[in-house]
Formats: sequence, C-alpha cells, structure tokens
Amino acid sequence: MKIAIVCYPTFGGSGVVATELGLELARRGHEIHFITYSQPVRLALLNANIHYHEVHVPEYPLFHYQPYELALSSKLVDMVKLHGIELLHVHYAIPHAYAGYMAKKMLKEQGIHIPMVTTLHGTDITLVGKHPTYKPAVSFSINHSDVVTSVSENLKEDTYKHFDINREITVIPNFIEIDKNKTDITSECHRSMMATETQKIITHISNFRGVKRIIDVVKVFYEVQKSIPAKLMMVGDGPEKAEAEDLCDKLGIGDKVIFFGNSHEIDKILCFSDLFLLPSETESFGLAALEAMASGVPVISTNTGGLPEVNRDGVSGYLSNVGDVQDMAQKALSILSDDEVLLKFKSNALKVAQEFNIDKIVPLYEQLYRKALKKL
Ligand code: GMT
Repeated sequence: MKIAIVCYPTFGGSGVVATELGLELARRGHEIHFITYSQPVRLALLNANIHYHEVHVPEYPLFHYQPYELALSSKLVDMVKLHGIELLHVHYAIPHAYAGYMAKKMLKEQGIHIPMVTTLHGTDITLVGKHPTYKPAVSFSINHSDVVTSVSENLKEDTYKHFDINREITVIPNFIEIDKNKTDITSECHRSMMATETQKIITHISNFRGVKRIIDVVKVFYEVQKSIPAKLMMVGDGPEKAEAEDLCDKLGIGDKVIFFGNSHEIDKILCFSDLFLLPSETESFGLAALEAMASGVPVISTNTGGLPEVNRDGVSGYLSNVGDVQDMAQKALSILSDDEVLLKFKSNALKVAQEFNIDKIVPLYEQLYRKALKKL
C-alpha cells in the first residue's frame, strides 16, 4: 500500500509511534510518505520505501497566526496526486485529522477517493482537545475519519465520555521493537560510567511538561536515596526542568542527579537503569514506561489513564495514586533494596513488554488499512 503518515515530528510519544510504524511498514514492503513540518527525530534512515515531504508555511505579516492546517491540507492533496498515495494515516485529531478531512474533500472534487485513519494519542483528547476552543473541531474530525484508533482502552473510554462520537474506535496499543537478543537483563551496559557499584540507578524520561509531574520524580528520589545509595538520571527537556534543578539544589542532592537534556541514546541510558519513574498526572498509554520495560527496567508509575494497561501492579513494577510520593518511594525501595527482588521485577518487565512487540501490533494496523480501503 502507499500510505501517507502525518504526525508531530518531535520527541513526543505520538511522533515516535508514528515514525516507528512507518519504518516497520516500509520494511514490510509498503511505500510510506511522511508529511510533516520537519523530519521526524527518529527518522534517521530514508530508503526506497520511505519518503519525507516537508510542509512549508510561508511567513506572511498579515497573519497573526500562520495557517499550518491550510499548508498541510494543500501538501496532502499535492502528494496524494503526485505519488498515487492510497491512504492517509494521521496521528492526532487536531490539527491533523482536521487538515486530512479538508484534503479528502478537495481530492473528492477531483474524483480521487482516499480513506483517512485517525489515531488518537491522548493530548488531543484528555488535555488540549476537550477545551471548549477545540472540542467541536475534535468531535468533527473524529466523526469524519473513516477509521479511528486509540492507543489504550482508557483513551477510548475518555473519548466517548468527553465527545459526541458516532464512530467505532478500535484500540491498537502502542508497540516496541524488542531486541531479539535481549535476554540478559543483568548486563553491565557501562553503568560504571554513571554510578558506583553499590548505587542503584533510577531514571525518568519525558518532555518535562507539567503533566509529567517531574517534581514528584525528584521528591521520590530524595526519599529513596535516604535509605540506599542511588543516582537519578533525568532525560529530556521542557518547561518544568529549571524548577526540578532548583529543587535538587535545595534538597542537597545535586551531585546525585544528572540532567541529560534530550537524548538520542535512550537505549544506552535504559540499559544501565534499575528503575523507571513515571508519576504523571495522566498518560493515555505511557510509551516511556513501555520503552523502559522493554529494556528490562521495572516501572513505578501512577495508576491513571492507560498506565495500568502497560505497567502491571506488582509484576512489572508498581502503581500509586497521583502525587503519593511516599507510596512511590516505599515501593521503589521494596524493589531496589533486595537484588533478588530487583532481578525478578526486571525479568517480569521484559516479559510484559513482549506482549507489545512490534510484530504483534503492526499487522493490526495493516488489517485496518485494508478494511478502510475496502469501505470506499
Ligand atoms: O505526553 C507526551 O509525552 C507526548 C504525547 C504526544 O502526544 O506525543 O504523548 C501521548 O502519546 C503517547 C503515544 O501514544 C502516549 O504514550 C502518551 O501517554 C501520551 N501522553 C499523554 O497522554 C499525556
């Protein structure tokens, strides 16, 4: 199939999922066209089956806001015609499904019928999308998609709860490519560069937005390091970073915390990690948790949104209520204080992650694409 993928090309989870999906579909022989405003961060390798088309938005001083959706829908029309693209897969209702709908309409007028698959990732529903400013446009975009998917059962329920939806929503969870050789969860992974032999390594990766509650990460770590030698790896960048750095200084733990900024070496960092913290206010899925688990790193997360569908309480890690720093610290200690327990959780985390292996999930998208094409 010839498929256009529209996504946010940034470090965010939806962009990562869309990019990995496109790469895997290309490996399976499909022709993939990424249509975004910059090259997706994980799209390192262009090949015969992968094409990237940049959406340019010309700056014009008359416009207070430059009309990206217009530029995107025009680009979609042009690329569909030029490359004979058969299907649009847009990630995020706003603005991508909205722009995709306009492209579909324009193409229809020219006698070209093309289905649109929309994948909901969370922020477009639980955070930004349900704001009254966007709500009607989000409902409209979902209801006018040919196929709608969501990355968790919880996100599907939330979508039906908050919007007036007359479409079936199919849950296709996010996925991960697990290294086939990854059976050795005790490997050294150059951890000696980061910590002493006795120190346990705790990691957090996110875009440091308010919803990630990274202050709770610091507070949990503060409690843990009172009882056991430990280091904290903070990976990512975003609006809450400065406050977290200040708090580390105030608590006198600055020498035990490393702020990496955005990194392309997530695998290496996870390889030497013993525990992953994800205390988010909400997560439709929690791809970062799955990435950790796939590296054999147990997860302490909150019990909100789709997180319980990924992180299994008492198996791959533990779940706590949002903001319950003491509970998270206690659970972290229960895993980290005993090497045998830690090993058990590491191996469980990897096992649970295998349920989300790429070769189980991507065929579900292929089936839906075929269904969408048949519907035309
Ligand atoms: O919250 C983020 O880190 C970014 C955001 C995005 O839109 O890229 O992530 C959302 O989509 C991811 C991929 O499906 C999910 O794993 C995240 O849980 C979800 N974030 C939220 O729901 C807050």
